[in-house]
Amino acid sequence: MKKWQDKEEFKKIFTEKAHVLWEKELRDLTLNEVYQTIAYMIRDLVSEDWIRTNEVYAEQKAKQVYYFSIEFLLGRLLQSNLIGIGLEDICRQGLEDLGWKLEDVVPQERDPGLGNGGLGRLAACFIDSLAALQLPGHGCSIRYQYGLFNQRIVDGQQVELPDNWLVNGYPWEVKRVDKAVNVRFGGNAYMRPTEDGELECVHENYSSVRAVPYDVPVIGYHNDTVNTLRLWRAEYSREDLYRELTLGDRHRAFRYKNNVQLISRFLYPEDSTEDGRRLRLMQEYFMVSAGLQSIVRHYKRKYKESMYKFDQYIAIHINDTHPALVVPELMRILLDEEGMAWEDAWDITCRTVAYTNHTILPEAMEKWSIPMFQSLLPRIYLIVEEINNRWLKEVRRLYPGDENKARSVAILWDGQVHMAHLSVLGSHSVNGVAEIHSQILKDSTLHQFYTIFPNRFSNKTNGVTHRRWLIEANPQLSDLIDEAIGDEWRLEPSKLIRLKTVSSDSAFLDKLAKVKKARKEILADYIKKEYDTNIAVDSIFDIQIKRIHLYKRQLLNILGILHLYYTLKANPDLRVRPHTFLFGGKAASGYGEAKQTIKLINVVANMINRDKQVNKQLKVLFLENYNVSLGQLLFPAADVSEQISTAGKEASGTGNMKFMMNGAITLGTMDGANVEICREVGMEHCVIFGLRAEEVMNYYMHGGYSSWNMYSSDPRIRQLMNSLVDGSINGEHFGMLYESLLDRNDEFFVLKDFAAYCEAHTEISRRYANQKQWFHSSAINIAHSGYFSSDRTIQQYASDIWRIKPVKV
Ligand code: DL6
Repeated sequence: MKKWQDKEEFKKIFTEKAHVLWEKELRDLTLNEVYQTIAYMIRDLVSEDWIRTNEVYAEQKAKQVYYFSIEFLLGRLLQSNLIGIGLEDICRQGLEDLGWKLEDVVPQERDPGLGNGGLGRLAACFIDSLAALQLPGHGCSIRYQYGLFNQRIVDGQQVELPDNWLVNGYPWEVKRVDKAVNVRFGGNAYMRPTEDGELECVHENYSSVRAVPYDVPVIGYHNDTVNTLRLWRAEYSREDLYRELTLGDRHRAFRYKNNVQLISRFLYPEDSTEDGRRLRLMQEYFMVSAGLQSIVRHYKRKYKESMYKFDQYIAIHINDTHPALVVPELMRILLDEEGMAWEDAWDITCRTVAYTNHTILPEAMEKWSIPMFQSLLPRIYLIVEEINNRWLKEVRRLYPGDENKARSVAILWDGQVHMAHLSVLGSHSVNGVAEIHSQILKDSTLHQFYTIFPNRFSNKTNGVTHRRWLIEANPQLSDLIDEAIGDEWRLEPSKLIRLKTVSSDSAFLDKLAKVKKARKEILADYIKKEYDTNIAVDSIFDIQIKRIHLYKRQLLNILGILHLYYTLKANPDLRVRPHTFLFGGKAASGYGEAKQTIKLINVVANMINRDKQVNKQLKVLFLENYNVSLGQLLFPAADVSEQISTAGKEASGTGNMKFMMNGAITLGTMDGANVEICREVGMEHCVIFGLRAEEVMNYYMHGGYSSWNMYSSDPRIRQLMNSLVDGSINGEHFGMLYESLLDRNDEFFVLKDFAAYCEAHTEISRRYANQKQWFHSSAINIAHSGYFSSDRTIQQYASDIWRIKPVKV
C-alpha cells in the first residue's frame, strides 16, 4: 500500500480530496466533511490492496469462509482503520496543522446501526481478527437503513427514537450494482416429472426482490489484507413493478414496492405481530439467498471448480440461527440450479456449513409457523420438509418406538419450523461460545442431537479484538504496556502474559494506577459535558453495561445500591468507600420488566444523587444510548466489572473480557466466560459470588426455592421489596418488578443471591483499600486477557472448523 509519507503529504492529499468532494475552501468544511474526506482518503489508500486481496485468494484458490450474521455491531471505523494502516499519527499531525483535532473529528462518524448486542459485536470482532490474521474470510449481512433505536431517558424512562445512522451517507461502503442478484418470495412451488422420469421443481408466480450489495472493506492490522463485509440492500425490481402497473393494479404495485423496501429498512422489526415476524423471516431469507447466490457465482467464475468440490473451497458459518436458511437455500441451488442428486447436495451442504449457538434461553430459540413459512418460501419449505422426512425416518430407524427422540430432534413439529434443529442437522460443526455454555448445550439444550452426533459438538470460547478494545480505546494503557514488556503484544496478544513479570513491581503499579486515574478523568469530563454532573475520580467506578434483561440482573445491582443507601441513611455516621455506579444498556421496546428496571435505576439514581447526606459517598448514573463508542470510554475507566447474570444463563459475555483487558476486576457469578476468566487469573484476582449453574438447574428441576421465604426471613429484602410498591422511592411504583420477584417466584434468583452479592461488594471495598494489591490484580487481569483475544478464537475456528489458512497478499 502506498501510504502518506508524512503530514505534508497528508495535508496535500487532504486539500485536493476535500476540494473535489465538497467544492469548498478548507476553512468552510464542516467537521463531518473533514471526517468523510479522511475516510475517502483511506478508501483510496486501500483500494488496490482490496482488489489484490480478492485476486490473490482466487489465484491461489484459497479456501474462504463467509460469516453470515444478522448483525455486525461495527462501531466507528475511522480510528480503527487509521490504526490498522499505521497512519494515525500522521493524520493527527496533519489535521492539527490544518486547524482540526482528530479527537473532534472521530465522533462525527455515527455508530453504524447494524447490530445491537453481544452476537453482533462478536461478529465485528471476528471479521477484524480474520483480516488481522490474513485469513480469507468475509462477513455477510443486511444494510439496515435504521438501527435498533436511539435511546433517550426522559423522566427516568427509556424513549426510543429512530436511529437514522445513514443520514449523512456512509463513506466506507461501495455500492456494487453489477453484483446484484434476485431473491424470490411467495408464489407456488411443486414437483413435476420430467421427460426422463426425474422430478423437477417448478416455482411460479413469485415476486422478485433485487438484492444490491454494499461492500465495506475490512482492513487488516499492519498487513495488506483487505477482506469484505458485504451488506445487502433490498430494492424493488423495475420489471416487476412495471408488470404490476401494466396489469392495471396500482395498489398491488405500490404494495409490492413498499414491502420490498421494508426488507432492509429496520434492524429487528417488531416481532409481536404476524406482519413483523413475516418481515423478519423475509430478512433472513433475503440475506441468506443473496449471500449464497453471490458466493456460488464468484466460486464458479473465479475458481472454475466443480460444484461437487464446493465444500473444499468454501466454508459458511451461521452466527446463531438467523442465517439457518443457508441450509435449504444451498440445497435449492445445488438441486434446482446445479441438477445434483439429493444425497450429493446434502453431503456438500453439511460439509460446508457450521453453526454457533449463542443462547439457551428458550424464548430466543427461533421457530416459525409453518403456514407463514410455507407461503413466504414455498420452494424452501418443500426442501425443509424433505430434510425433515428423511431425518425422522432415520431417527425412527435408529431408535424404533422412541417418539420422544423424534420429537426432540424434529425440524417440523407442532406446526413450527425449529431453526436450531435445522442448523444442527445441516452443519458439520456445532459450537457454544464458552466452556460452560458448550457443556449445557451437550447436557440439555441439544442433548438429543449430542447423543446422535457427539463429534459434531465443540467449544470455542469467545474473544474480543484487542485492537479496538485496548490499542484504540486505551492508548494510555497500551503505551504503558509497551514500556513494560515491549510492543509485540500488539501483533500477538498472547504476549500480554509477560506483564506478569512486572505485576508486583511498585513502579509499574504506580504507573498503572495513574493510567486508570487518567481514564477515569476522561470519562468524568465526558459525563460533566453530557450530563452536567460531577463524578469523583477517586471513587470506585463500578460499571454494568450490556443489554437490559432480567437474567443479566441489573435489578440485583440496583437493589444492592438501594440497600447501601438505606444503610447509610440509617447510620449517618457510617463511612463507606465512595462509589460511582454506572449503568448503560438498551431494553427491547416491548420488554416491560427491562424498561421498568431502567426506570428504577434512574429513580434511585435521582434520589441518591440529590441526597446531600449520602451523595459524597454514592453516585449512580444511567448513561443514555450505550453503544460501541460509549463502551470505548467506559471499559478503560472501570475499576469493577459487574458480570452478575444468573449462573447458566449468559452464554459467554464479552464485556467481561473488555473490562479485564482494561484492568478492571470482575465481580461476577460463575457464568459464561467468567468461569474461564476466573480460572485464568485465579480466584484471588476476581470476586465470585452466588449460586452455581448446577444449583440453579437443580432448583428449576426439583423446586425448593421460594422468594417469599427470602422476603420473610431477610429484613433487608423485605424493606427493598416493600419500597418497590409503597411509594417510598420518590413516590414511584414498580409493580411489574415486584411481581416478577415475588409473585412469579424470582425466576432469576435475584433475592436468593442478594446476600452473597452484598458480601461480594464488601469484599471489593476491602480489596480496593489496599491499592498495591488492587493494581496487582488489575495487572494480572490484563496479562491474562491475551487468551480472550478474538485472534485466539478465530485461530481455533480456522483450524478446527473452517480449515482455512492465512494467505499473504
Ligand atoms: O456469543 C456472543 C454473545 C454472548 O457473549 C452472550 O452471552 C449471548 O447472550 C449473546 N447472544 C445473543 C443471542 N441472540 N440471539 N439469538 O446475542 O451472544
